[in-house]
Amino acid sequence: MTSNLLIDLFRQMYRIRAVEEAIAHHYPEGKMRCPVHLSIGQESIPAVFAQTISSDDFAVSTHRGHAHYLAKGGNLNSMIAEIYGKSTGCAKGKGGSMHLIDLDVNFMGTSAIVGNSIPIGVGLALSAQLKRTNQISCVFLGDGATEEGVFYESVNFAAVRKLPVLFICENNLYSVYSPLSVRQPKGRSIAKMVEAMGVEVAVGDGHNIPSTYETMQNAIDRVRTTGTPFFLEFSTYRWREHCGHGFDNDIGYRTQEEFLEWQAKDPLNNLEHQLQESSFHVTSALGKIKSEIDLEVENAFEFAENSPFPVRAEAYVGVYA
Ligand SMILES: Cc1ncc(C[n+]2csc(CCOP(=O)(O)OP(=O)(O)O)c2C)c(N)n1
Ligand SMILES: [Mg+2]
Repeated sequence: MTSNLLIDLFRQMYRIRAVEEAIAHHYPEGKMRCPVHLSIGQESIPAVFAQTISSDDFAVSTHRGHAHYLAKGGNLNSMIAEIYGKSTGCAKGKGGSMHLIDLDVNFMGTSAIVGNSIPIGVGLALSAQLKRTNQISCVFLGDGATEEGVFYESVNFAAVRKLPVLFICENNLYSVYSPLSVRQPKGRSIAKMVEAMGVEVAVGDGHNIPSTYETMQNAIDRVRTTGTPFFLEFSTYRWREHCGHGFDNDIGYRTQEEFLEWQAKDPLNNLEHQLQESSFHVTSALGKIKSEIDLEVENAFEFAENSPFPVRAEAYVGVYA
């Protein structure tokens, strides 16, 4: 990988992390009145996605969707304003953190209902196929969403109709506080199960940036050239509590040791060290990137704070009406 590409990936990851760290920092102020599901620790997958996807392609995501929205090019000010419930938010302040959308960049929505956005993503792929647009549709989902019936219906439909869908499963081992070991039979591979449904699959270590990049790029190329679905499963780990700004390693569903083991693999930190070792010039470039992003994030929070709340008359008006 060229050092320019690695720097771009660093920029993407740092930006996503900085936004979510700022959310965590401001959350206790009580001004963000919606639940937040942070994906700190999981940034490498959306960062790679940002560098490999085309702006015309569609994407949908889940309750843990900030990173995917940003990676697809979603407007940062509108996302923070949405979390603050302001009228300048991407869903006019009516949806909050779990209802992100930016039609300007074909980020078509996120949902609080686990599995709910999967058939929407498949439907978008059907529309692209019918209109022969050569777009692909990317569906972000968690490991828990593969336990929803609608996941199987959607994968089956995509396989039968040969739809250009890229499923990107971020397997962070948990659904809320339940590890995979109490939810699925021992030894099952989610990707193998999907493969058995007639869909091409690949599995990757979400902490290995070069291989994640290659795997993602290859899958996107395959979907675009064949027009058929592809399922990616990346291992990753969420650092913060399932829902909220804090940490929850003390409540008994996972150990501090396990958390520290995964945290040591931090793709952002590791990439930064790798780049810093390469040259003094790169080190100063990273410093500049960080301060630019820090300022951008600060401005987004200021924008959200200074924006008005929606007026009562807009309560029943559609977001895109
Ligand atoms: C249909 C449905 N069932 C249960 C829930 C409660 N719930 C919210 S998030 C979540 C966990 C989903 O786990 P996963 O898909 O692995 O995503 P992660 O939170 O790990 O990113 C659950 C069960 C819900 N929102 N919707
Ligand atoms: Mg999960």
